[in-house]
Amino acid sequence: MNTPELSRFSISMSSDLVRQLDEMVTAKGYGNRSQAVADMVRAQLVEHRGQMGDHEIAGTVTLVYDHHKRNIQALLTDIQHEHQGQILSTLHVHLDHNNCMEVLAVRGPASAVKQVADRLIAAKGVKHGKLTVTTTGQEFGS
Ligand code: NI
Repeated sequence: MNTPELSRFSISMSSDLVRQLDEMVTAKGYGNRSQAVADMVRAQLVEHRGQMGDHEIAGTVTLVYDHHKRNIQALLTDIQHEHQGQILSTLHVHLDHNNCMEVLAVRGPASAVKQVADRLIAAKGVKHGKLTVTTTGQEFGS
């Protein structure tokens, strides 16, 4: 594993904000402020790049639905087959007698991933759906 080159720069912010940052650094168990700020920067970069249509992203789509609703499972399966290029894997959990949760691992250009997520979440019968975007990991090195 190669060690990334570090750059040092100073940030000015209010003392109150620094105090709250330090409280969070301690509460979350970071070794220092720099680690916490680097995580925040990476999180913002993931979110920013998730808005860029051709940028390669990974993520999960979580869906909750009542499997007794007419045609819902056939509809969700049809959509998944039409977007098999973006769907890597699917996990199905029977939450209770009526409700199912599906978690789909997705990857591809941001626009294509969002399109399949939107179609699944908007499908009639889905009670709640959410796309969580993450990085493919390649852009942040080691
Ligand atoms: Ni089920």
